[in-house]
Amino acid sequence: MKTDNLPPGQREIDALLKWNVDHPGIIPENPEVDLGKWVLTVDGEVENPVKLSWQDFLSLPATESVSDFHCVEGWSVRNCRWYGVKFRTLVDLVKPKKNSKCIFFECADGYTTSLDLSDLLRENVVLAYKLNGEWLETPLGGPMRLVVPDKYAYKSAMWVEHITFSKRRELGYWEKRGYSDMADVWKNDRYRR
Ligand SMILES: Nc1nc2c(c(=O)[nH]1)N[C@H]1C(S)=C(S)[C@@H](COP(=O)(O)O)O[C@H]1N2
Ligand SMILES: [Mo]
Repeated sequence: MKTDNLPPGQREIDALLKWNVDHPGIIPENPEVDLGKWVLTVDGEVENPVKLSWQDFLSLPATESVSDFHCVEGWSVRNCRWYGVKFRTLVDLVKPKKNSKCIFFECADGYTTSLDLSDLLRENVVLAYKLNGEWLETPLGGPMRLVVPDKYAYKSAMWVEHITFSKRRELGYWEKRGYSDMADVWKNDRYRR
């Protein structure tokens, strides 16, 4: 087992999905998502707000990004081969205004999280729709989820529907409930102090 460079306090497991045990979803079922009606809204403090259909989203340039996935409860999944749109690509499309610092994510299950723009501009941050060569299944966040490898996985929002660029920070679901807003896996930063 290649556990050499796991962040502090993490142990390797071999598949995603343990979140449902550690952090029960806020609705009992995975949300039903109809690709024909799917819309990604990106708005707030941007020059060019957009509403993208599934076809629009698939037509954006996409890349593969391999990363490890770390849940704050201590499990990690190595070498996830995500495929999707770099968050950077979306930023170039919507053109944030100078005062826009924090990005708020709203999901089909009612879940929310937020991140600083600077954290989302990292090369390994993707809006993923494939994992290990397969279309992302609903239980893993399909059709599209955020992946932020250097933060605990509660920042990696599944079933993303609405992305709002904002001047001010608004805390997300777990961040309001005692988890760290910084959520830096390399600093073992798990709980709000
Ligand atoms: N929309 C949404 N996104 C979410 C969650 C959630 O409950 N709803 N849980 C988070 C947590 S705590 C984890 S560990 C990961 C789990 O991702 P996985 O199902 O691919 O393992 O999703 C994160 N994103
Ligand atoms: Mo988690």
